[in-house]
Amino acid sequence: MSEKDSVNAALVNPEDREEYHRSLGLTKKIESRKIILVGRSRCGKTTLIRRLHNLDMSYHKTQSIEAWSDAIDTPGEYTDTPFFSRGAAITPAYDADIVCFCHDCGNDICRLPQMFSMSFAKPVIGIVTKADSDDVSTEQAELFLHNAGARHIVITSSLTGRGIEELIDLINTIDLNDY
Ligand SMILES: Nc1nc2c(ncn2[C@@H]2O[C@H](COP(=O)(O)OP(=O)(O)OP(=O)(O)O)[C@@H](O)[C@H]2O)c(=O)[nH]1
Ligand SMILES: [Mg+2]
Repeated sequence: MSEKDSVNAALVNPEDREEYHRSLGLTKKIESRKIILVGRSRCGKTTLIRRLHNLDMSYHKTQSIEAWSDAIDTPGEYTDTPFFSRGAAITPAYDADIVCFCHDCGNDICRLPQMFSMSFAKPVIGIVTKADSDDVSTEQAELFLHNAGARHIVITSSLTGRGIEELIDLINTIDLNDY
């Protein structure tokens, strides 16, 4: 197994790691804004939302659009399959203030179209997920998100809590008219 494969293997199923279930004790929360998370299946959208709400870290596959008071979660299949399903992510975004494109840094395949941000009249944040350690390269994920039109990029890990408070700060302060 190459070094990269072993780093990527560690990203696959963290549910049996004790640290994964430890509370991050977040004190910040999203204030009076709603985000929508869009990205490939298993990139970590639902886990991130559960982290943002200090919920338990059990696995929840997203079967259809799920609305929270401050977030809209979409099934990754809306991003994974072309054309119509990507349109399915655009419609619920009307109820959101900010669009978050997500991409996990162990994943070499991007399904976000170039400048997909142009489909939304909203600011678009790029969220790199699963950046659990400094060994993980985030450059490719950042490039994918940048090419999809994300103007601000945050590197996160729902496992360690990396970047999550920074993400909340960005969501709470981003200029909603700047897109
Ligand atoms: N190592 C690591 N694994 C993570 C992280 N976030 C999520 N995962 C794992 O990735 C898998 C998929 O996470 P989900 O949050 O369900 O992914 P999703 O994007 O909501 O997937 P869909 O609902 O299919 O669209 C689960 O096994 C999670 O435990 C993270 O920050 N680090
Ligand atoms: Mg999900």
